[in-house]
Amino acid sequence: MSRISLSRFLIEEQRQHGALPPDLRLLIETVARACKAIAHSVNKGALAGVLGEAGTGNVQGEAQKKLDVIANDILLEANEWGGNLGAMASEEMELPHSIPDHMPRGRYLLLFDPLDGSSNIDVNISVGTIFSVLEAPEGNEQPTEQDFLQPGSRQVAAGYALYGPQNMLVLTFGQGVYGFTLDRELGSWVLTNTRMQVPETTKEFAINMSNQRHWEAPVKRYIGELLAGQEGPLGKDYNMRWVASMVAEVHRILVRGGVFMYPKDAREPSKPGKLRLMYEGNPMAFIIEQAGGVATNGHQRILDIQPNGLHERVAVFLGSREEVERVTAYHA
Ligand code: AHM
Ligand code: MG
Repeated sequence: MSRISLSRFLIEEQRQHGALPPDLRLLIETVARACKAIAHSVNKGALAGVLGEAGTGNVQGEAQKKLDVIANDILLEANEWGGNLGAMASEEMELPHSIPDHMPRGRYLLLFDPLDGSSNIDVNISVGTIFSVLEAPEGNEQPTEQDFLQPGSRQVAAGYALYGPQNMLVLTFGQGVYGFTLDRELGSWVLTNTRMQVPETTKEFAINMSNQRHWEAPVKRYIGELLAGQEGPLGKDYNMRWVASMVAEVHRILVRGGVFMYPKDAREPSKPGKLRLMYEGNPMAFIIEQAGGVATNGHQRILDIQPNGLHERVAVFLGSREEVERVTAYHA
């Protein structure tokens, strides 16, 4: 069987559909290369001395792990000289990172969560990188924070890398969802999952149950029904998984269905949720929709939300259509 590398896949997509402009293709290749370097560091772990705390905090006031900082630096460095970007924004940085004046600039904006699920890194559980690509508004030489504040429906590409038992890269640029597995010997991403589809129905859900008492009534009602199983109004038994790495959770849903939830929490009434709209909600919603699933904040499509800030939070309900539609309807 002939193997299709990421490069070949992207070139063929460009030829066949014309939906992938050459500069976007090169940008995706650069991000994929950076993810390979991050995978290498993550996989080395203690052997490279990369585990543990960095001793710094990020803009959200969260303690950074060494690998949060390493992954962020790898993505910045790899993408800075590629020539396809106007600026980058990261969950780990307060302000957008401009492309230095002496380097060529391009028309795209790249946003990323360099190491999602990093609380898992020291215990050797899957983590990942999430990214989103927007187009910079025309005629703006030096993109500003305002230029990033576009609804997720304007994304031209999104993806994640999952550093798990296998390193995988999952991508969409609005023509379906494709998965690649890293061949470590060859150092090449190889196409292994074509046209990934989220099954419409499921018996599996993912939520951090320890927060139950802080949820809003519609979420309490929905989870109560799932827990009631066969004897409850939904008439079937459900199973629960919680990895605490959104990337691993979304990947599981893409492969075998399910519903992932991170709802609003009464402990922080001023925040709509824990996860970040621009680095987590939007890219994952784009991928899930492209795979036939649904992604809402309980009230509306995540991709329709007009962001007001780079680090804005969002409640997330995503995955199999039937379940996400049900929990969203309970919010009405
Ligand atoms: P991070 O980007 O700081 O790693 O936080 C996001 C992660 C998600 O991957 C995961 O779904 C969630 O936080 C887990 O939260 P909790 O620790 O509350 O279960
Ligand atoms: Mg994250």
